[in-house]
Amino acid sequence: MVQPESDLEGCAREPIHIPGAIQPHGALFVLRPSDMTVIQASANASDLLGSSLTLGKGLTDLEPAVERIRGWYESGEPALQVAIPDRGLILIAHRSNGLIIVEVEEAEEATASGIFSGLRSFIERLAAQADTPGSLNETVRFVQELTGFDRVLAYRFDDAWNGQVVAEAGNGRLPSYLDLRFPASDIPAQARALYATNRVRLIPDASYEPVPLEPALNPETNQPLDLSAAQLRSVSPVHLEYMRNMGTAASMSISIMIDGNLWGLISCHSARPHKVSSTLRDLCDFVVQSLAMRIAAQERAAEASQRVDLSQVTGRLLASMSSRSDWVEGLAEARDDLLRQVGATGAAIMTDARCICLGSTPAEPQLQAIVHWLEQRGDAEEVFATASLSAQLPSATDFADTASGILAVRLSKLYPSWLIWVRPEVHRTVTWGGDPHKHVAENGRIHPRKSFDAWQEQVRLQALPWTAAEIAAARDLRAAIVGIVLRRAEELAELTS
Ligand code: BLA
Repeated sequence: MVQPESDLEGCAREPIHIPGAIQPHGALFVLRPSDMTVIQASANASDLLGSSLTLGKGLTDLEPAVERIRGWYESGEPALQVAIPDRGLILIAHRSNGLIIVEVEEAEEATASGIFSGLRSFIERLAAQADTPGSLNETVRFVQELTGFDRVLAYRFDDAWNGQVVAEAGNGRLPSYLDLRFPASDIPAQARALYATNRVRLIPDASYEPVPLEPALNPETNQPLDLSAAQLRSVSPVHLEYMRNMGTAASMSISIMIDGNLWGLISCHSARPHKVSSTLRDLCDFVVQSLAMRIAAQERAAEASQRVDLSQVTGRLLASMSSRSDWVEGLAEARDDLLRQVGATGAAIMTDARCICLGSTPAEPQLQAIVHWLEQRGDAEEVFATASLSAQLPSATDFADTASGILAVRLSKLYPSWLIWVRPEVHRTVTWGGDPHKHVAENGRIHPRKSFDAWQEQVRLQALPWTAAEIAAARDLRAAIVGIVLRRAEELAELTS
């Protein structure tokens, strides 16, 4: 798979939470809570607020709004929205290091009734979906309808933070990205961390001029203002270049959070600049978090049902081992169930001086080499699983056709005794959104790739990954074997005493 080149690590060091500027589709000012004085503001603040805002003074003519902000600050509530209908504005306030950051945007006319009926039928359709792909398809369709973006994608991260487009809704104005993969470095680590807490970001026009904050350092803290939770935060220039290279003038992305982890994004694009009101952004967040709850429930149900199926297999294996005086023979006799236990194509029971191979496995000396390597690792874990053994044990390349993936359980702490399941290499072609290695370093700065055209890569030396339910089943079978071995030892001790 794609390894981020070392200069890409610089991307993850860019302090994107303190850009010292905002995007121009709104304004921002900072209040000192003790006296509600404006101590810092974006250079365009007076465009929206006129003479109501003067640096070093309180806000004039906006007393009711200031009172609400003061009350909210003392209440400890997380965030506040205050509408100022006579000026067609909306204020959005949040706390940052003991200060109050207020963002100002133009309010769009409310269309609450139409939105509500659309939302109700979306929730009904979502609840009727049997699986995650169905839920993702409904969501991208509804977000596209709500926001009018040209293309709305559901983007799912893998274990290495690469991602794949798994659902798409669009109007044909932008090319399809369905099924394409994108490398982890397209969304660096600090951006992913930020997106886990601030779930929605909008870039209405990737060619915008950033609006600086004045003064540049916050006078209260003498530090750059932390804009992590702000909606108008000016974004990384590398990413703006990325968007332009992609042919997208506007983007909005919404984090899909599952069990506290960033599972994926709903990513929206338009070929031309495109704005979405703060009400609609909140609604999209609600829609996407409803999706997240649905996916969490669907994934839990799928895993639970796989676990039930596999525990029945464990039960049959236990019965077979118990019916023989030698548990190894009992296990070997139930060959099909032993393979089915974790969905393997081969298995080897390596105990004492014995090596019993079932199904398709590497030759015995190669299995011995695997056991030797497992013992050398000195890992205290009882279960070891990998889909690509050769990435850790280079000699495994020689027998990738039988054992690219292994799932191994340690049966004894005292002797090198292991049960090892194997899976063969699966040749796959994956299609990336542009050659992921094609970053350009110019003038000491990294630039995103220029082309996002489909680019194919052959994946070698990889087996299908072991699922959480299969790994749990391996653990259960190990516990059953250890139980039988102990019971036999006790019976033997009783007989001889
Ligand atoms: C941010 N990169 C992002 C974001 C997305 C992507 C969604 C969040 C901002 C947004 O919503 O537009 C990437 N967008 C994608 C991908 C798809 C998509 C993968 O639609 C797939 C369909 N980017 C690079 C390189 C660097 C980089 C080489 O390609 C680093 C040098 C950085 N991307 C980068 C940074 C951010 C980012 C720093 C954060 C922008 C910010 O929030 O300030």
